[in-house]
Amino acid sequence: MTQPAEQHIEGHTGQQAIAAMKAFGTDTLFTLNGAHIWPFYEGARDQGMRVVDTRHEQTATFAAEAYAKLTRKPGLAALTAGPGITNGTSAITSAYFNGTPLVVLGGRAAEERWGSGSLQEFDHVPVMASITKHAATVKDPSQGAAAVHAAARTAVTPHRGPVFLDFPFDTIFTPASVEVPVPDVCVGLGAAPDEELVDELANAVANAERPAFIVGSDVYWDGAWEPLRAAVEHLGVPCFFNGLGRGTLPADHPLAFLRTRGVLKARADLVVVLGTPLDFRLGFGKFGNARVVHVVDAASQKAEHVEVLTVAGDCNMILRALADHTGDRVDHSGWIAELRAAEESGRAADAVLLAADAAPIKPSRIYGELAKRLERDAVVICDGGDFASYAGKFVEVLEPGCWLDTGPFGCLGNGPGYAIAARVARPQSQIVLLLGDGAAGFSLMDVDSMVRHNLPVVMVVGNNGIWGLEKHPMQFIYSGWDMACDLQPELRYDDVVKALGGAGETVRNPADIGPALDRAFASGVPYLVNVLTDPADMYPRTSNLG
Ligand SMILES: Cc1ncc(C[n+]2csc(CCOP(=O)(O)OP(=O)(O)O)c2C)c(N)n1
Ligand SMILES: [Mg+2]
Repeated sequence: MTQPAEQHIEGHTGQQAIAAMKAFGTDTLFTLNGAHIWPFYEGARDQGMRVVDTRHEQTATFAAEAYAKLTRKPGLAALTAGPGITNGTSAITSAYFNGTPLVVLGGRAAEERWGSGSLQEFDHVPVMASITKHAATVKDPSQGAAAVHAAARTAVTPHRGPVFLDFPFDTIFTPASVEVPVPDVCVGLGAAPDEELVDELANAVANAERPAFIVGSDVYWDGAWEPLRAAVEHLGVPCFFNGLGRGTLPADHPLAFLRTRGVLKARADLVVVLGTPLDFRLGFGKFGNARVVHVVDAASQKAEHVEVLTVAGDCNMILRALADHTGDRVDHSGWIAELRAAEESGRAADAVLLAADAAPIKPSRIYGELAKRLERDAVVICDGGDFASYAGKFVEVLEPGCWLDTGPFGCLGNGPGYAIAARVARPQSQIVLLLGDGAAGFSLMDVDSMVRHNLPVVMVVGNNGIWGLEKHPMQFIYSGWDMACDLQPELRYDDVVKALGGAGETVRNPADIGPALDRAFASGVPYLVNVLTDPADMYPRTSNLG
C-alpha cells in the first residue's frame, strides 16, 4: 500500500472524525441526537454527509450495519453517551457476529471531571471491548482523525467487524487543526492464502465425486462473486448459500441450489464451506460423511470445534486459483443432475405451498404472491421467527447484496433499521421488509424515520398473533403447555404505520394479498401490508439451533 494522501481540516475534533470517515466513501451517518455528539453533526454538515436520525439508537446502529452490507463500505453510527451507546449494543453485537465493517462513534462524559458524576458518565469501552474488533477512548484532540481512520481500516480489514471509539466531551469540542488521512484503497486488504493449501483444496474439489460449496457472507464482502462463478463453472460445483452469500451466484444459475440441503447431507462426499462459520446454521460443520473444508477470510475465523482443512485468505485469490485449476478432474454432471432433479421436485412441492388457498392464510402464500412481483435487484429483509424462516426457504436471491437477514446473533428488531439503510443505499430498488408480528413490536416506531426522511419501504407482517418460533416448540417440548408466547390477535400494525404518516391495509383472504402488494409497491410511501396468518402453521424446521 502506498502512503495515503492527506486532507487538511480545521474544526472541532468531532469534525475531523467525520472527515476521516468520509474519506472511506461513507456518505451517510445514522444517529439519534445527544449534546455529547454535536460536533459529529457539524462534521457531517461540512462534509456533505447525509444524516438519517432515528427514534431509537438500535435502529440507527442496525441501519449503519445494513448500509455497510449494501455498499461494502464501512457503516457509520454516532451514538450519544451512556444509554445512547448501550441502546446500540445488540446491533453492534450483530455486526460482530456478521463480520460487518461498522464504525460506531460515541459521546462520552468529560475527561476533566471523570469520577465526579457527570451526566451519563459511563466507561463504555469495557462493554464494547467484547463485541468489537477494537474499542477505545480518543483523549487527544490531535488524534481524532487518525483514530477514526485507523478504526475504519480495522473495520474493513478481513475478518471485518465493528470498531468503537468514544470521544470525551472535552475532546470532541476541542478545536484541532490536523491532516486527515485519505485511504488510497479500502478493499483487497485480505491476506494471501497458503498456495499449497489452495492446491490441496483445488485437487480435492476436482477429484471429489460429489462436491458442493456452501457460500457465505465473506465471499460477498470480499467482492468475489465473479471468481466464484468462474471457479464453480470451471470445476462443475453445485452451490448452496447463506447470509450475504445468497445472490453471489444468481438463484437461477444452473449450479445454484436452494431446496436440496437434504441431498447434500446424504450424498455429498466433499463440502467446501466458504466465508461463513461452521455454526448451528450448518449443522456445526457436519454434513453426513462428507469431508469438510473450511475457507475463511482470515485465520481468526478457523473453527475450533471441528478438525477440518482450513484455508485462510482473500476469497478472490482462493476462488481465482480454483478457476485456474489445470489438472484432471472428475465429471460432476451426474451429481449436478441428481441435485437438479431433487431441486425440481422440491420446487414442484413448494409451488403447491406458494399457491395455498387456505383460510386463515398460510405464510407460504404471501411468498408466492411476493415472488411474482420481485424484481431482480429487489432488496429483501427479514425480521422475525417462522415468518422470516419462510423467507429463507422461498425467496430466490438473484444479485449480490440483495438479501439482509439478521445473521447468527438472531436479534429481532433489526428490520426497520435495515430497511431504512436499504432505501438510502438503493434509491431505485424495491425494498421489502418481512416482519413477524412479534418482531414488528421492537422498532415499528421507526416508520416515523422512514416518513421524515422520505424512505418508502414495503413492509409485510405475517401476523399470526403469537411468537410462533417459541410457541410451537414450547408446545411440543412441554406436551401442550406454553407461556409468554401470545400476542394480541389481529393487531392493526397497518394502523400504526398510518398514524406515523405512512399507509397500509389488513388482508384476511389469500386472493387479496397480491393486489395489496401491488398497492404497496405503487404507493411511494412506507406501506405496511398486515396479513392475518394461520397461528397453527409451523415452519418445518430441521436444524438444531442449540
Ligand atoms: C431480541 C430478541 N428477543 C427474543 C428472541 C427470541 N425469539 C426468536 S424467534 C421469536 C418469535 C418471533 O415471533 P414473530 O416475530 O411473531 O415471528 P413468528 O415466529 O410468529 O413468525 C422470539 C421471541 C430473539 N431472537 N431476539
Ligand atoms: Mg408471530
